[in-house]
Amino acid sequence: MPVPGPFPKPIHILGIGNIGKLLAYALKQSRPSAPVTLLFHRPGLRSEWSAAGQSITYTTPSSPSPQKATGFDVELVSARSSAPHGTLPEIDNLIIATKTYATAAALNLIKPRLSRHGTILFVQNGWGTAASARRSVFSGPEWAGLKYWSAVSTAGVYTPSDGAQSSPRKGGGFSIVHAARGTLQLGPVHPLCQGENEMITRLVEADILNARVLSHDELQLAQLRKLMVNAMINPLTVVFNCKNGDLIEKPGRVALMRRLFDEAVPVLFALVHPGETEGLEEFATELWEHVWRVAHDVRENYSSMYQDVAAGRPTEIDFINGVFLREGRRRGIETPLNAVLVGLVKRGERVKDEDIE
Ligand code: KPL
Repeated sequence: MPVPGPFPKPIHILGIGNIGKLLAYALKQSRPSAPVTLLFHRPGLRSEWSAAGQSITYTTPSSPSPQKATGFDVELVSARSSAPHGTLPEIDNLIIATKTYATAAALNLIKPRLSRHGTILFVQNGWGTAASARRSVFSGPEWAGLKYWSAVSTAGVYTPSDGAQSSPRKGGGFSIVHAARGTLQLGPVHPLCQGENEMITRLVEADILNARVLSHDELQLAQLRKLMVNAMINPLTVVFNCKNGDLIEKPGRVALMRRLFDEAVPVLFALVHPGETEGLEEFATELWEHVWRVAHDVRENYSSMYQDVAAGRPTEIDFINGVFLREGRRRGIETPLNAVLVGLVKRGERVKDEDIE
């Protein structure tokens, strides 16, 4: 891919959670002079940003001395924002890193400023978000030139508590712990969106993201594999109230994870290979190894769902295990254990190890 020219257009980031902060930090660290704009969706973030010294602080478990990135532009995009859209520059490069359930509202807010030929990159958990945004927010013919990319991140990132590094902090803050390096796989949502792209090039250049570009088909497979990872780890960390790594150390929890997996895998297979009946066993073996490997890699992290519950936010359970319930129902595949888990997470119920032995 060619190196972009000396005056790259700003990359705007909407959704300044852990992944949003990681991307912002990585972009600035890799090219300090290239513009990155943080889009704040609530006015309170401005004072939090000032309190943080207008910088993002980054640590990893192996080098705990904090690094800082500065030089960001910030803009308020809340519905009550005072600046009329016409006075603000058009957005060509947009990263959406909001929670899955907030995507359509976030895009509607920013839509008047989006360039009709711009690129949106979705960096979120769950499945089908970009396609649904396209249907619900950008259905008009005037948006036919918009390019959609998605990213699958396996980085483990959390916001540290004020004192200790050992548990995630409730609420905001502009500090992150990059607990597991992971990878960032980027790909076009539609084969026609493939091709050179300045925003994607800058992300690939940013070393700490470990990013690479996939084809459209590879992206779809990566998204579904990540869906399985999230469905096996995130809700279990909530009901057992634990770190990711605490799931794979207890045989009872591993056995439960495996039962959830066995129930979900035929649904995933049907999504990846519609109409095929051969090959499910090999698919399941390879996928279970993948889930296990990622769980091991991100063992030092708190899952995003754990962090959502700790911060009193809604969870993404409907876009993760909920996908297996919906897609399973459409295909006559039953997923009762996943349904129980969805119910437990929604009701905020915890499970003790004795309950599953
Ligand atoms: O994506 C994640 C998440 O927490 O949502 C994993 C990979 C499980 C890292 O914690």
